[in-house]
Amino acid sequence: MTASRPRSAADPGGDTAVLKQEILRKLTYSIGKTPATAGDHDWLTAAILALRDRIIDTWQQTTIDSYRTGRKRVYYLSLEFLIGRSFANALSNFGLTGAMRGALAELGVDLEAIETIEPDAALGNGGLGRLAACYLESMATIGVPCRGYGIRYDHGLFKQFIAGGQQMEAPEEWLTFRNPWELERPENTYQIGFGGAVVDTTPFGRATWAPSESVFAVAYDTPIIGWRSAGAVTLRLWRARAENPLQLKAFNEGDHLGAHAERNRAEAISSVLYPNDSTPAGQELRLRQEYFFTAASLQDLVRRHIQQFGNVRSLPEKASIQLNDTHPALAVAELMRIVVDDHAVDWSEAWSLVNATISYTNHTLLPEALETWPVSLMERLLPRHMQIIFAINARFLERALAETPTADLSRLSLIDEHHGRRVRMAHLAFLGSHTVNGVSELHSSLMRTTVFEPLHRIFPTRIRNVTNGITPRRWLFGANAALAELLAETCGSEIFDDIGVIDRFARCCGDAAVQQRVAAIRLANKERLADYIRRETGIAVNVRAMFDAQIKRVHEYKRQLMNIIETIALYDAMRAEPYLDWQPRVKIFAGKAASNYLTAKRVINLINDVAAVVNNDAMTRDRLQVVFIPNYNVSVAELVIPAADLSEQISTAGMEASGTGNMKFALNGALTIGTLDGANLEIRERVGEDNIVIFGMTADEVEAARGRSDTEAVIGRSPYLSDVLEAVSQGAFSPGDPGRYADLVRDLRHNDWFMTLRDFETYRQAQRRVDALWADPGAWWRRSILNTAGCGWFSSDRAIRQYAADIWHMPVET
Ligand code: 26V
Repeated sequence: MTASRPRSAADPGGDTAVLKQEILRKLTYSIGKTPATAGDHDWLTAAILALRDRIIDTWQQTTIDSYRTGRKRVYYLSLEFLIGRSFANALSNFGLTGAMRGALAELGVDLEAIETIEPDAALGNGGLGRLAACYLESMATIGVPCRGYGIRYDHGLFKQFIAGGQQMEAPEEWLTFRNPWELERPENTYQIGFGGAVVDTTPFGRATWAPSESVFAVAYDTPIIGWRSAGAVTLRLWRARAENPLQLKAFNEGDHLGAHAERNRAEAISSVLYPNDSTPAGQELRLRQEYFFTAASLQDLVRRHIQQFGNVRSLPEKASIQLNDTHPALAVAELMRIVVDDHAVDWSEAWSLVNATISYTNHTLLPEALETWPVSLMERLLPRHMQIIFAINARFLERALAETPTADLSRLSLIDEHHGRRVRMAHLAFLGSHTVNGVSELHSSLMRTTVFEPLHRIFPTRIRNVTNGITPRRWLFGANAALAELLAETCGSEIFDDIGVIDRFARCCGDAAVQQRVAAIRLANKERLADYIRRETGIAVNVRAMFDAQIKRVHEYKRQLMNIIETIALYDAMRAEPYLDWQPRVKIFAGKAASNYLTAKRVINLINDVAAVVNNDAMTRDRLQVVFIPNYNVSVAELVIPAADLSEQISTAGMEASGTGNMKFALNGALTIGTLDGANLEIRERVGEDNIVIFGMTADEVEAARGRSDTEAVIGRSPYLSDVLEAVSQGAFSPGDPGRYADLVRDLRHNDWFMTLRDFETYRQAQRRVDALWADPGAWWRRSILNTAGCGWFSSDRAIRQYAADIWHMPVET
């Protein structure tokens, strides 16, 4: 379900009658149905195709303009784009929501009903992929010529359902009804090689690679429309196809499976998104995916550059290649190969060219999350690239030694020799880039002192910070139309084009009438979410209670476990002293665990088991409910965020690079309970420390505490904690399977790596401070308004302007 969007200056309504005719034409001639035989999916497709025609006009104009002006272009390489649904967003960006609603109504179709059957394009795991989607939309809005490159997975992130309290996974099928947004471009097909051998090689010189195997990469383009249809950028996703899809001889001899073997092997590359969020995917197929999309994208952009400008040497003036994490880090070696081997540029000049073109964004410092590939695998799959990497490394180490004879080469080297010779992809991306950035102030400074410290000494100006951002079009105007309308009234309707004026909302923070409007909007959003929860889980939640939400991938460092332990402590306290004036809460959880991440799956199980007990306890039911919403995705986030009163951002300090959910909640007026981690610090700076509830250890304190082994003493100091751990490990929430959580609790007692125990007591006390604020509505809504007013800076338009100015060196209008 989607709220109605404002029929304000942002959405003039427009040409209902024309649109109606266009929808009918699409239904008839593109889908081959009549209004009488059309189902909801047919209507949705017809409406999207009608809208798409208009988007294409803008899109082509944007492309023509950028060719004509010969402007520099951004190529955003990302293995993930977590787009979600597009119809409502594109309509709203185009200012056609009202006209579309009217046109469909005349055809007997309800816009809101068909919007919600559009499948989410879930080509990403979480924050990194959603960030890429927000950035494309901002580039389209601001007018940064850009092309996003990625993979057109047949299956996006797995679907999650809960059975017996446990996560189950099913394949995701977003293409079942085809994808009306995309345009297949068979004429843009490239050959991608693997394996084989290198011939005619000289050190730092040209060589010829003769691959033993190759697959085709076929382009599929999707236009991403900017706000007010200011411009459109292209998302180009690659699909893998076999060169010889059918071995006719084998087929005719009756070997029907063998006849398709090559096809299956090739097409596996673009078949599924890797869901691994717990261990970096070490499989060969993942390396193939990475090379496949990187190589196709580089061939495409170099070909285009030469077509337009004649010579590869001017590439850095006309192209910025942004690497979204290390997944496309092979671009460094592949671009060297193209320039040296195919274009006969000498090594040093090629290296300067590559370095001036590429930049890299790091999204995590967790050592176990940093990609490395075995040298042996690289040699087998990409022999020329491995040679190039060795050559880059040799030159670099020579220089490092000359400049600093005492340098520790083993930490600088592109090859990690300690774990069986592996290529460090973050080092490769760093060396090949002119600028490397972190995604929050804290994260960027930790980059300088931890993982990249040795490289930072040699390149002291290379690391920059660009704090992440979120698009206000989807996450405020789209998801919370009523609040957007109130903001337009109080800050001026220019807010739709200049989110900066949202700070004027602060003037209303003490205004009782505005506070009541904000409260009423929240209540309506909570009712909408409550309907969804009832449909999905059967639980009827109390909309008058505080909605306390933690929605994100399930990971130990994000500490959903600490949250549920605190929930149990609260439940016990309510039962012990039922006569006290407890503030009613609904604890909302949603998130997927990687299928092989057993600890995270146990935590999901525990949340559901606790929910089963708590929600059936007549003694506490009015004051405490626990809900786990299955199958978390972008669309679920769009429902939960505008309905949340409290946002849980409680990662172990130093471990969440930035977070972007934290920004979405605060912009929508939720208060944050959070640690001094990632962008939480910057949210505190902007909303003011009285308007956010901060607790817990700092990143430095976490670092210092890591060596200690005094968990029993920590537990001993909190009776709440010791009681909960005891109860959980004894099976109080899993009576049918009392040993279910014994290991989970035992591991926690043994090693509190994520400071779940050590931060517990300050977290619990912080929750009671939240209760005290909730008990005073005037104080609460004042803070809510100040959160919204303070968060305009987190717009992805601001982030993109920073990238353009500091990293891509491109002029943009302000
Ligand atoms: C991957 C893995 C794999 C191995 C073990 C643990 C682990 C933990 C996290 C990840 C994800 C790494 C990349 C990523 O998605 N980072 C997220 O990027 C967001 C956008 O910059 C940022 O807001 C999140 O804080 C960050 O976790």
